[in-house]
Amino acid sequence: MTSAETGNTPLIIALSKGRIFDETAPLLAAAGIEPEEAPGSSRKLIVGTNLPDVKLLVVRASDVPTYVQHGAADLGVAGKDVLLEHGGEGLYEPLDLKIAKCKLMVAGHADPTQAPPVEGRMRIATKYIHTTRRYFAERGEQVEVIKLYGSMELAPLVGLAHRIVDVVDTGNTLRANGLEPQEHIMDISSRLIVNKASMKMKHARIKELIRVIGDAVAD
Ligand code: PRT
Ligand code: MG
Repeated sequence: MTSAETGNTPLIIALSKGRIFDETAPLLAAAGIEPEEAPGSSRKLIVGTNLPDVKLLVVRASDVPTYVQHGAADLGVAGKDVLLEHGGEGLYEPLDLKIAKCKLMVAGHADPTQAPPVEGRMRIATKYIHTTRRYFAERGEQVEVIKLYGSMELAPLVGLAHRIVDVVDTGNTLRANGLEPQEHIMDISSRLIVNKASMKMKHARIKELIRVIGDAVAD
């Protein structure tokens, strides 16, 4: 460790509240990092920890890679679904944290007689437009991709799209809307990401954090 890299090198970690924070907290605890409060329990967007030099930024799940890419945070925790859409520029992805697991799926009407007829190209509604385009292109299927920001399940019900691409955990949300998972695109889990410049400038500190968190990851 160089003199510029002592224990008080500040470290900023970006993550989202909800399932990612809840499942990251035990991994942070293993690294001796205890947030002063749970993100979401107040309106604070910068949350201190028991370590004076470690702070958490509470951001939207899909914004985590952007904060880390631009160095506003040194580290972050983001779903592979979000990372694939972001593209990963300026980021290292050293650890699969094996948390917030789900599957990226193509889903459609469970009862095919309810499905709108496909005239011309099939329309797919999703917030994962890049991953969706790539998936269908690799299969040689011409589809029209419609960008949505949430509640994808509604799109096939009102004829906006024939099918959707979304992450699925229990499948309850699909079922509650008369949809079913139809094609498995990939398994998803959350990853630790690191800003490339931070990895150089704060190398000893971040390397040690990766080691300790890596040891704490469940097999
Ligand atoms: O909520 P916001 O719009 O801010 O962003 P977000 O929805 O992306 O954030 P968040 O916290 O909900 O998800 C963060 C990450 O958790 C995602 O990027 C995924 O990598 C991962 N993850 C794991 C999930 C789920 N499981 C999941 N079930 N993300 C979303 N869901 C949704 C799913 O799409 C469905 O609408 O939760 C709903 C319930 O799922 P079922 O299948 O159990 O009914
Ligand atoms: Mg959500």
